[in-house]
Amino acid sequence: MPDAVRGGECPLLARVNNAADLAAFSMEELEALVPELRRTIIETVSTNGGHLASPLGVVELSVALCRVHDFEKDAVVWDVGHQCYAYKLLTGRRDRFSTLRIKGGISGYPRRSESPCDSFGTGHSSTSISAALGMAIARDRQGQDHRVIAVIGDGAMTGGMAMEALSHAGHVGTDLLVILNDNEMSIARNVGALSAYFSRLITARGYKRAKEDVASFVRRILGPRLTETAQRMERSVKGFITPGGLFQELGFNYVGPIDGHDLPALVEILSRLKEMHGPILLHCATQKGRGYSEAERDPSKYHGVSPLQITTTENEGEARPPAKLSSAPSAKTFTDVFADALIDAAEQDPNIVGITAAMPTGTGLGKFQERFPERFHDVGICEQHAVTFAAGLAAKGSRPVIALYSTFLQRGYDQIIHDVCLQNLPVLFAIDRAGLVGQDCPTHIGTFDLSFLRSIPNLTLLAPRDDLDLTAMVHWALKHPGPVAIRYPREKAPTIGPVDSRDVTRGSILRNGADVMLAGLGPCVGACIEAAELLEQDGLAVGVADARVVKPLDGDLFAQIADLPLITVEENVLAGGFGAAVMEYYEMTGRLSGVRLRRVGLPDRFIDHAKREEQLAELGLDAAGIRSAALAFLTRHAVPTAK
Ligand SMILES: Cc1ncc(C[n+]2csc(CCOP(=O)(O)OP(=O)(O)O)c2C)c(N)n1
Repeated sequence: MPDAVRGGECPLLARVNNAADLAAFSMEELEALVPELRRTIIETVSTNGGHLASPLGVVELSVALCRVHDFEKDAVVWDVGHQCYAYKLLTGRRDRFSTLRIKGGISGYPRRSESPCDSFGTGHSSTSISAALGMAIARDRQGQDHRVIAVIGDGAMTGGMAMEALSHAGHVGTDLLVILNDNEMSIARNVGALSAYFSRLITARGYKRAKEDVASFVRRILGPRLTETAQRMERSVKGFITPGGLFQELGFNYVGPIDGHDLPALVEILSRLKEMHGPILLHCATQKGRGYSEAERDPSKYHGVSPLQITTTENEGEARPPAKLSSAPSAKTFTDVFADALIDAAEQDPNIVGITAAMPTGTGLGKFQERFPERFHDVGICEQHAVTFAAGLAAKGSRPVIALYSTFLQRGYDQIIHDVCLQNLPVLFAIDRAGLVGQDCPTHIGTFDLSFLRSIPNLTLLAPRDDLDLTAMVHWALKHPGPVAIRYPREKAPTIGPVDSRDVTRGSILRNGADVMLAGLGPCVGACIEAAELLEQDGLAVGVADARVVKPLDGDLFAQIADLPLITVEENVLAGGFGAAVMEYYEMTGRLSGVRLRRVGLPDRFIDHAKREEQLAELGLDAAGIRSAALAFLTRHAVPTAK
């Protein structure tokens, strides 16, 4: 646990064992608590890695919410959830905060199993208003009267679900507070007309003016009349409401904008809003990265950071410049290889366009954007729209490439089936972070895509084992007349050896062995090669095959190795994955009863956060795990081993 949290350096935070303790704090003490929270967040993230700029932006808001509400009774849903660190520190998890994102420690996102104050688990964006509305209606049905709040960023507000929920909530009209945390940033700068509208709201009312409005509104209109009826108060609050805006039209009372770093104003206004009825939208202007100058300057870079990228602070949440990382030259990641191959292909084909759903940096498309700004589209956090938008582009002769993370592709499932594959349109899905993703799990795990994509007709589903393979696949896919998905992990890309780049839909046998064949998919091929070397030391002759394509499966390859004990290895859930495809192939070709097959992959449960290496080891997907699986399997099938 950092010393700061033990008490010496954070004396106020040390007094907060749960949010109820804030009731005893004066406003001055509450304000002094803010830098202690910031410092603790910075120190912890510098050790453990995690989100930084977003949590720093909502410290005052978290303090105000915890001061005004009792979240053992009231409910707050944090959209995406990556900003909830101060909230965790204030709601009974101070002592465990140093374990943030570590195996066995507390999660980097809200989690119902972690605390009664985490009313709803999040990780994917734009869900908060729907969930909060469901809770509000459940409350009404049970005749209860607690408050329900959704805190949603301006980035998350661009997601279609948020709009659907606003429309429903405005229609239902029940008590619900939506706090729009507007820092004008998604991970990168926020995009879209909606975001521009929020900015206009802020500039139209003027920051200073808004601040004065809040103070004078509270003092002038409500302060002296605290004893008046709630109905009267409601009318008074409406004097501060901006009439006629988008939210008003949707059935919300729009309040704001207010300065999301003005703690006294936040406390005042949240207290008043507690007495108001119906759907309310409180517009808070905040600064992403607040209190850490590097993150204020470049919030995108400090959205999420790895350990040691930052150094901690002496006081006031301000930090020294980042420490130098040890920078041994390393191989490119799969993401970089994809981006370079795409740019190369786009130099030759002017029809190629790149699409991201608010993740230009993470997906590598930022490089494409720099090279071809006019052929790049950031659609906001709108995966569904991204897929159908790509389908439209493809229908009229473009070659769209959507790069997104496996976990977020789940959002676009119907669109993949209905808009792309049904019409056999040539869209390339570049599926990054496929497989285990490490410390963001389980909301961010990318281990379902093989299962949910494999059943869709017309789709070719590929998994490269290395950099050469991924490059070949990108070039091949951009000439293929139908939809293609290429899935690759969050990892450095090895170079295993030359590949057949003319037809990437054929697997290959990389080494022969008479005792057992390990058939790997994507990055598991490398692990299979290592496992084969270990097994060789056990006295076994081990073959390795690179399956390369999951749909359509390379039947010739699996016919060729059908007589050997066969172990398939994949970073996907076993249900419906690559091994299941192999099993189905043998069943459909009448060979199943004669085949000795064992599938190694992920179990039927969600995987907890831990480092990726830790997850691979725990789940038996590293070389040692594959070796153990092979030995156990061969023992069962009575293949003699030397040791
Ligand atoms: C469906 C989905 N797509 C993409 C992401 C990746 N993502 C995480 S945070 C984020 C930006 C969120 O911006 P905003 O809601 O404004 O919050 P801020 O980080 O600015 O506080 C994105 C795109 C996600 N979590 N969920």
